[in-house]
Amino acid sequence: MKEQLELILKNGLAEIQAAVSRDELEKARVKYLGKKGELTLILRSMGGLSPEERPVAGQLANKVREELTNAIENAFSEIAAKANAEKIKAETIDVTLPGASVELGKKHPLSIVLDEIYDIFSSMGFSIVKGPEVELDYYNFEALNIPKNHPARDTQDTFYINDNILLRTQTSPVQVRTMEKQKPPIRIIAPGRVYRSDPVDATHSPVFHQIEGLVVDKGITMGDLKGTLEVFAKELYGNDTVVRFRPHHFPFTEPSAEMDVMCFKCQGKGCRLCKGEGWIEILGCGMVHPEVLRNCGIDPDVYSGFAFGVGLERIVMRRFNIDDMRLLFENDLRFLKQF
Ligand code: 2NM
Repeated sequence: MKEQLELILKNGLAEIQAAVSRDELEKARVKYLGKKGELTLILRSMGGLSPEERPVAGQLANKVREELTNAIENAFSEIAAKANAEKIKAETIDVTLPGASVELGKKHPLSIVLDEIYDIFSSMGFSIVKGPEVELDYYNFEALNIPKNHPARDTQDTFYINDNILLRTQTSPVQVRTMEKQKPPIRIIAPGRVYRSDPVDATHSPVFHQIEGLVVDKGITMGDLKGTLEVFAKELYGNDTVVRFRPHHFPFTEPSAEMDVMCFKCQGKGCRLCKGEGWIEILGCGMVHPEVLRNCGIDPDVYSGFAFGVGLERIVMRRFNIDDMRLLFENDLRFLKQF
């Protein structure tokens, strides 16, 4: 029996040492220490020994079991430690590798010019005000001196949600809302999307962008209008820019005018860019109509103001030599990446 137990210990330790996986180790454990394992079987057969032999054999058998159990536990720990070390090694991050680069986007050409216009007017003390694109007929037309059946409703045909609610045709409703809420002095620009029921072509879109400006205070004159807008043109197109004002008509301003800049390509001689005119129209403007001030709760005998409206797309198209407005809205990356 002693030889048998020593053989079990020797073979068992050898097998445990040779095991490289948890499975192999588990097999060895069952083989020697399991219910039908070699050691278990021997312990069971000890009943046949003499009373003198039994304790000696029992002691030896216990020792063998203890050694095998310890060896298996150690081997399990070693395998687990080895697996863990391998896992950590595999997961190690090489911080010296170059990072995945994020492709930077670019500003849309409309945003490039709009941001420039923000800067110009901010430097003159204007703040930027925004308002709803879905408007009441009252703010878009009525308050601006354009009653129902006024001919201006034809040239500014838009999309109606119902009789009273429409998509704004200009950003002037933002000015009206501001005048209602805020006492003069007022110095704001109102940028944003506006809508007209126009078919799409190279120079028209049912959705486009306007920047309207408004100044209201005591003693504001046409001189303030001309000075402010001339500075705007020079900041936008360069200090040698020449402007002129032509009389015009808007229902919400009186007097009204359009501002042109002298064609920078032909210096006023007339060329293809300015269609032989020598001048290029930039914006509409005028002194806010006393009736509009009154509609907004501002006393026209105390206060006066000027206002103007610039179409963003036309300025952008001229700046970047874009001949089709649709390019600005198609979001074709081949086009947008050029700016
Ligand atoms: C333009 C031209 C002239 C304008 C008028 C107003 C308001 F609300 F104060 F009456 N806002 N914007 C205005 C004046 C807009 O766009 C071509």
